[in-house]
Amino acid sequence: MNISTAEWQALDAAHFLHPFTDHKALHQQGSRIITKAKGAWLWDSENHKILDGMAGLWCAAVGYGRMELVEAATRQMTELAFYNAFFKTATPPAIQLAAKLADLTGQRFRHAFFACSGSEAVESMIRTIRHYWQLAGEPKRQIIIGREHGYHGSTINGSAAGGMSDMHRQAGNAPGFSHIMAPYWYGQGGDMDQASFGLLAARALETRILELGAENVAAFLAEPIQGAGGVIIPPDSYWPEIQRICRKYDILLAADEVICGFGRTGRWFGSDTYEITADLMSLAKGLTSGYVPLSAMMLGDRVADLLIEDGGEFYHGFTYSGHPVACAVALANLAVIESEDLVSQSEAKGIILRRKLQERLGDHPLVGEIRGRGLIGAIELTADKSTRAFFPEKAGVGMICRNHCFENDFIMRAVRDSMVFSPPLIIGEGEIDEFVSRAARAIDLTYRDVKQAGLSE
Ligand code: PXG
Repeated sequence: MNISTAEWQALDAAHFLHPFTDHKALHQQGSRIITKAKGAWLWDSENHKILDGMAGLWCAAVGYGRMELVEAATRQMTELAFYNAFFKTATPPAIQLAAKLADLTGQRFRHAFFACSGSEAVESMIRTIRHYWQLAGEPKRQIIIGREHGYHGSTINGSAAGGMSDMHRQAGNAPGFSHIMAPYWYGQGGDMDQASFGLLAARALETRILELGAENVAAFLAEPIQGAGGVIIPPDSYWPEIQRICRKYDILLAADEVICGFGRTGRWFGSDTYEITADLMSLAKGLTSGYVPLSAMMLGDRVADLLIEDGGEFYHGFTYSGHPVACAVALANLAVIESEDLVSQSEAKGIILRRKLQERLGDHPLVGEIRGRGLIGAIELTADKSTRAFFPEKAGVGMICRNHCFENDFIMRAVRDSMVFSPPLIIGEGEIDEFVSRAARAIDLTYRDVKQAGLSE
C-alpha cells in the first residue's frame, strides 16, 4: 500500500480510538504502524524490524505467520464461514475443540463454553458462578473475591473483579466484589521470607471470607500468575493455602488462565504449574495465538453437573459462541503447540532466558529482581537494590525504559516499574540472546536517564 507513515498516523488520530490510551498524548506523538510479522518479529511502516518480547499481548504462542493456522481458517471459511449454536445446532470445529480442551485438562474440565474475548470468558464465569449458587440453594452467595493488581478484562464485571482502581473509578465499580492483597513478595514482602509471605497473602482470603460471612461468598477469582498486574509470581506456599481455604469454606475457585494457559508458564495451564484444582477456568489469548479472537470458559464437573442437570435454560450466550472459523484456527494452533512440544520448550527456554538475563543484568544497579516461570517474567527496576525501594511513581521510570525498548526495536511492557515480558514460545536460541542484549541496552539507557534526573546514585 502506498500510504506514508504520516498519512497513517493522521488517519489513525482522526478516527481510531485505541484501548487504554490517552488519545491527546498519542496524537502529539503519532502511533507506530505495525504492518507485518513473522516468527518472533514485527515490522513497522518505516521497515524497522522489531523483536516482540510480548507475543502481541501475551498471545502469539506459535509466533506470527504460521501457515497451518492460515490454512485452517481458509478451509473453514470456504466450507462453513459461520453458523450459530443457539438453536439446537452445532458445528464440527466447536465440538472438536471442546473435546480437545477437555483432553488437554486431563478431563478435569469436561465442558467448554466459547466466547470471543478474555473479558467475555470472565463475564461468563461470573454469571455461571452466581447461577450455580442459586441452583445449589444458596442464592446469598454472590460476592466474588479478587485481588489487588488482578486483571480480568474490561467489561463492567471484569473490571470490578480486577484490582485496578483507575478502572473501578471509571467503570462505576459494580457491586458484589471484594479484593484482597496480591502475593507480591517483591513489593510488599519487606523482610519476610517468600514462604511466610505467601502464607500471609493467602490467609488474607480467610480473613476476608470471615469478614464477609462465608454464606455470602461465591468464589475466589484469580490468575495463577498475575500478568497485567506486573507478572506477580506467587511464592510456592501461596496456592496450596488458597486451595485449603476455598475448600474449608466451600468457596468456588475460578482460575483466570487467559494469560497463563497454553504453555506460557511451562505447563499446559498455570493451574498445572501450581497444582491448583479449580472449579472453573477462563482461556483466551494462547488458545488461538491471537490469530482470531476466541475464548472459553471451562467447567469442572461440580459446576457443570448442576448447571446441566438442574439449570434449565441458562440465559447467556453470544452470537459468536463457538465460531467455527475461530475454533478451527484454535485446533490448528493446538496441533502446532503439541507437535513442536512448545509447552516443554517454554519451560526449558524460560530457564535459559532467565539465566542469561541474570548473568547480564543480575548485578545491574537498576535491577531489583528478575523473576519468571516458563516464558513469562518481569525485571523490576529499583531505586535501591539493597532495599528493593521503588522510584517515585511520577518519575515514570518503567515508561522511560519502555520507550527505550521501543526506540531500539524491542517490545517489553512496563507495569509500574516492572518490565514484563512474554515472548512467543517459538523464540529461538539466537533470539533469546538478542532479547537479552536489547533488554540490557534499554536498561542501561534508562539508568543513564535516571542518574541524570538525580533519581539514583
Ligand atoms: N483475564 C486476564 C488474566 C487477562 O490478562 C483478560 C482477562 C481480558 O481479556 P480480553 O481478551 O478481553 O482483553 C485479560 C487480558 C496488558 C493487557 O497490558 C493485558 C490484557 C489485555 C490488554 C492489555 O498487559 N489481558
